[in-house]
Amino acid sequence: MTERTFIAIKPDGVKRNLIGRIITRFEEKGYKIIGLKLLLPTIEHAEKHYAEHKGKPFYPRLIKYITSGPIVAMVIEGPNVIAESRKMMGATKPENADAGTIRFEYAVSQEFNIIHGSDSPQSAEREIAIYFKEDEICSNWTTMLEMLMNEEQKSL
Ligand code: D4T
Repeated sequence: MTERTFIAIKPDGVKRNLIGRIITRFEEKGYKIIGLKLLLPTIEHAEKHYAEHKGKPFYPRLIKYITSGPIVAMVIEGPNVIAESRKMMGATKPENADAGTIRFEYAVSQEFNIIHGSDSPQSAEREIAIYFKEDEICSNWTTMLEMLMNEEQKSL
């Protein structure tokens, strides 16, 4: 099923010049990037994004970290992209992340873990709305992969 997810390259990913490498993984997989921007999250963005963690011991540092520098916010579309992109990211704690995942390759701690991705359709919808206005999302175009898949389906 075609879904949309919210992906963010967190401040540590941006500061370490990993933007291109991370975006490349999603492009190479064949997903469609339909929203993309660099922004400095405000406290309001951060508090809305991490509302479920309010009151937890790590919450104040989490808010400080996510507002400490620019993030790259993306809306990515594709079949099962919510679960698949979580697999591409790897476990929250890099030491539990499978080899080959983004966090295994680049993250150094649970706190500085490079990337965020929505964990459910409800979170995706909620998080996309925090960072994007509807007219900032461009989905009305066709990727090469979609073209090839359409051709393939026609020829079967
Ligand atoms: P995000 O939401 O940032 O993509 O991460 P996850 O979905 O993989 O993990 P999460 O919601 O459980 O945690 C959100 C964020 O808080 C940081 N964190 C988490 C932390 O610093 N200490 C902790 O003990 C936990 C549980 C890391 C990610």
